[in-house]
Amino acid sequence: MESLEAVVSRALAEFAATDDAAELERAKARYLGKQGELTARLKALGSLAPEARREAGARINEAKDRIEAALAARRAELASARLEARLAEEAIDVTLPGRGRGRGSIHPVIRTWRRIEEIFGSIGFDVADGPEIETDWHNFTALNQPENHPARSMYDTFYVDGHDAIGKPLLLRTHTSPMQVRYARMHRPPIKVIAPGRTYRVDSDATHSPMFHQVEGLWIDEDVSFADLKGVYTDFLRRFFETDDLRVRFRPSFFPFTEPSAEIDMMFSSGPLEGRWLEISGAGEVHPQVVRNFGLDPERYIGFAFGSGLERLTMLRYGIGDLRLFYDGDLRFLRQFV
Ligand code: 2NL
Repeated sequence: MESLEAVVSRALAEFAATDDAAELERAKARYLGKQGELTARLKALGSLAPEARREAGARINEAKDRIEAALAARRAELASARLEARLAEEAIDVTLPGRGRGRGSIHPVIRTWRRIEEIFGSIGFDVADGPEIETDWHNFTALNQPENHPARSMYDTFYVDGHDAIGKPLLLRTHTSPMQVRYARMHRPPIKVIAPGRTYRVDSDATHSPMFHQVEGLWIDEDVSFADLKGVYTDFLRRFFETDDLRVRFRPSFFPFTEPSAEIDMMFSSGPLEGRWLEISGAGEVHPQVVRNFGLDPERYIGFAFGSGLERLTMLRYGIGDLRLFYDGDLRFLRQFV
């Protein structure tokens, strides 16, 4: 029969040969398990005489101890190798720079909004802010829009559920003028205010969005003339576009809320847009009926108002060709304004 010494050597060699924990446990079972070689030898002791049994048993147990010690040592080695491997694999390089958090930026239209507040603020205009859901009276009637004006139709204006105190339907404001009406009725002249904000019209194509931004301006006092409008608006454009290299012209037009009324065009005298008249705003002297609706006597008070699109001003200032870029939320576009 194979010597105990040879069995022990074989076991130790097998333990050393494997670096797989499951395989190590199977090797252990071949020696120390229920069907293991040493277990078999211990079972066979029964057939020996007492003296020989004691002596052989002691030797087998000693062999078993050596195998168990080798097993424990190998288990520890494999466990520590596994730990080392995991540590290496999951290592965190604490010296790497952080990924950071993407820095947000101000939307270009809102930048324009803020610049306009700053420019008009510097020449004494207050800023008014108010409801986007308006009454028919503030949005249309006060502004001298006749009852049958197409702007009042369901095709041009978003009406919402709900009614005002006199049973008229509520609507999403189609311009920010109703805020100026509110402001004018709450203050005494001189009234000098701009109303920037979101406005809504039933219109959606390449050059129209159902939601867009507007800034309206209003200056009412005893002697605010069309010449004041020309001066204030021209100065605004020069400061907004940061150049004196532009021309401004006023073309006769019509709005129900102003008389006389004008379209304001501008032309850059240099740069990529040089030489083309660009429509930039509507304006005029506030209609006497509108002054009356402010709660003021039109024989005494007079002034100008204008309304300009913030998207349009922004597109001209930054050279943006497509209105839809403002609303798509495409970061490749927006990141340019960080
Ligand atoms: C346009 C037209 C305009 C006004 C807006 C206004 C406001 C009050 C009284 C009188 Cl409270 N007028 N706003 C006046 C003329 C033109 O805008 O098409 N803008 C893009």
